[in-house]
Amino acid sequence: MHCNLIAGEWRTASLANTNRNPSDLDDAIGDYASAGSDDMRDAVAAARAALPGWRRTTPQQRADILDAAGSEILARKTELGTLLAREEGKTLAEAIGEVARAGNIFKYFAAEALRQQGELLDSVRPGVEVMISREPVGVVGLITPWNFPIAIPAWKTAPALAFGNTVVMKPAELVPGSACALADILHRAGLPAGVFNLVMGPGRVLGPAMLEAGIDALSFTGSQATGQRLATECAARGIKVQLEMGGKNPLVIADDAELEQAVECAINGAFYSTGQRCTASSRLIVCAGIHDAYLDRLASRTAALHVGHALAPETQIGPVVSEAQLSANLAYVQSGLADGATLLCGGERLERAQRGHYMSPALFAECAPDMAISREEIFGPVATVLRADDYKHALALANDTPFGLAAGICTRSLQLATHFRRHAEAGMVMVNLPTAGVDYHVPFGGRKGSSYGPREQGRYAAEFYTTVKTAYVGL
Ligand code: UN1
Repeated sequence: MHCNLIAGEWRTASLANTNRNPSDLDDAIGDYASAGSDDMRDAVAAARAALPGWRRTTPQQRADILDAAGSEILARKTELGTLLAREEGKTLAEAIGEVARAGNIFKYFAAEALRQQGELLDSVRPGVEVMISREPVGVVGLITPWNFPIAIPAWKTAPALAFGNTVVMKPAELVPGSACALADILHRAGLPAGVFNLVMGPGRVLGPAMLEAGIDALSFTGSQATGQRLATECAARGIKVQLEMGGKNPLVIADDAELEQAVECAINGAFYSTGQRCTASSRLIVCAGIHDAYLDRLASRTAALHVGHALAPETQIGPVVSEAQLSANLAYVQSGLADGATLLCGGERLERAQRGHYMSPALFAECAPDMAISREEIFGPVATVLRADDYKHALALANDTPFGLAAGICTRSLQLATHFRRHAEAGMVMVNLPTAGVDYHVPFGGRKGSSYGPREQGRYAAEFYTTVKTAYVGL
């Protein structure tokens, strides 16, 4: 059984979960410890005990450990990518890309540990100077989702450690393998006992236990419902909180878009990674002049996508992560049909040689903006197309959503691209690119119902993982 890492020791738990491959349910990846609230309490206590020592380490010591972890992840990207593809179901190429991203994130934050930020100012009073410095926020709890089993743990853990915090991480139950591999790498890279703790198991038990045990800050990526519950609880307990939740990201196709490029943006953005990205281009808003030609081409490309085993080289779309997610996706397909949207292709459960959670990518046309499939995050390979009269109408539709993570436009016009960049109500804007697929050295996050609290990633990560101290010194 793969164990929890608590206080520098691998601890077994009385319960275990068997991790199965969504491409092939007969492939059991391993048994992973399932912790209870006692283990969580121990992990938070261990992180608390390790904090004074870790925050006093030099930036060089922290940089060396993070850099070593990053190098090992990069060197093992094929092996770790294969594990990731087996447990999550994205294609091997996508999984290896994700692992490389995780390795690069550690290397980026290794250097960020050395780039310290501070200011020295004269006071408004005579004979006084003011120093502004950043200190670690303390014990940080990380709750991570299943759709990026190593990149999201990396982009929370690396800045947390770089800035001198200690960590308790609770990964999604569907993807414990990548989390265990990451914990093992960090442990062997030389992290002192208790600086990084891994506690695997059910969120409904371990989430509340983590907050009760007394963490200083929580970074969460997951569903809106869980995020909002956690935020309320964090506010009551005075815990600093950062939430990344859902998206229903619009991709506007303007009349002057380059057709093939705009089709590829939608195929990639809506369906790659089986649509299981909070940045997915799930709402395609197509202007009237290009609408019919665009949909013709998009529907034939969608229908031709090869759905199969994540490790098979010809696969473009892997399985859905779980039976529960597949059923939820299919229920949305039914809801779209019941609401009168036109299903151009896909939306069906597929049989393959192996028993797995396969589904054909679904493309809905003539969707009304108030249909559930146009408003709610589905988190699967289901894209809705809304017809817009013109660019102005398209922009209004794009912003007519409770979410605000990413928004994209395909156009050849600098004027439209600029207007959209300035007026899209989203944290991230993409021009002639899919809405999904982000860099690791720049801020990540959204507006409205998508995010809460400071941005993640790049140097903006310091906003969450540090706290500012203002010191007045009489001369
Ligand atoms: C990406 O689009 O490259 O859960 C990253 C998610 C996001 C990450 C998206 N937090 O899908």
